[in-house]
Amino acid sequence: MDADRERIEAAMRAAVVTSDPYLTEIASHLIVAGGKRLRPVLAVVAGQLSAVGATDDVVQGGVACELVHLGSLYHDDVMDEAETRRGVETVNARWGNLQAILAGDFLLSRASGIAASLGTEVAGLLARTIGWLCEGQIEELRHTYDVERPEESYLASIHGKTASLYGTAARIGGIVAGLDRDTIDALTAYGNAYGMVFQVVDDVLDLTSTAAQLGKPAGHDLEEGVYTLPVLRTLARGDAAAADLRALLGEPLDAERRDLALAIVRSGDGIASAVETARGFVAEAVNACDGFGESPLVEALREAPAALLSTVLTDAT
Ligand code: GRG
Repeated sequence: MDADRERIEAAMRAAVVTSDPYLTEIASHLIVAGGKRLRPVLAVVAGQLSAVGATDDVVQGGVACELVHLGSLYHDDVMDEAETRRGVETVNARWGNLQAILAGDFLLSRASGIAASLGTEVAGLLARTIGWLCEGQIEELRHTYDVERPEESYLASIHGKTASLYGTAARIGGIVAGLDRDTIDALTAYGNAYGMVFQVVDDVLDLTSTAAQLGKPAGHDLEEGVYTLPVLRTLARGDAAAADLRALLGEPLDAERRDLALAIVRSGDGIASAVETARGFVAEAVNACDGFGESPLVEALREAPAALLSTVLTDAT
């Protein structure tokens, strides 16, 4: 995998080079800053399940997905007025909102060009996935500061904004490597379920971590009016704690009220209940591996979602 990671890195950097050094620098900013490259890794693993392995086209398919991810981060940081990401200044903080929007568009353009070079099925799928990201984000926006946000809204939003791109990365890897349709569908189900675990874990960490671990104060989502699964589960209890939380939420919070809201969510069973839901997605991902045969690679695929969830497990969960 180390050699494949190097291929991914080289392909990522090459994908954003233009004749304009200014645009190249802006478009490269978050690539140089790091990132886990989970989407290309998933595409490469899908390719490795095939007879042809992780060809250059499989790597390119994963890179197209990672460029969509990056483009969405550029735009997300503008919307959130975020100042740091991956331990460096955001593009909007360093160059300005207009540059960040345009460079984000440019990343989507390069992703689309790569996808088109891999065939119409891949191009169509990536285009639909960009739409799913926007739908997921709009669903979140529609319910900001909404204490009545239905749980279905949360699940649909994280499916669109996060899980769908993992599903698509795995699917594109499978398509480009020429795997059979059943395996391609199982890879898609695996990626989607893994992505759901990823986002629930990310949302739990926002509530349970320390500011030092997060690099920003805990409870950022609460402050921004984004009520995630543990919060919705706490509100749904209908007990005194739910009433206290409801009285605090529904509007922007100062640091003191945010910490009060955090304490209520942490002391109830909303977090454990959200972790339980994530366990269901872990099981979905593991079940999706049933037709992949037995190998160390498939074993690693089976173990990855539970390993992700273990980062938020405590004695209470
Ligand atoms: C322009 C494609 C496009 C979309 C517009 C802004 C937006 C709609 C969607 C963004 C949604 C969003 C920010 C989803 C969360 C993405 C996510 C899971 C981020 C964390 O990913 P990691 O941990 O990050 O893989 P690294 O830094 O490792 O890449």
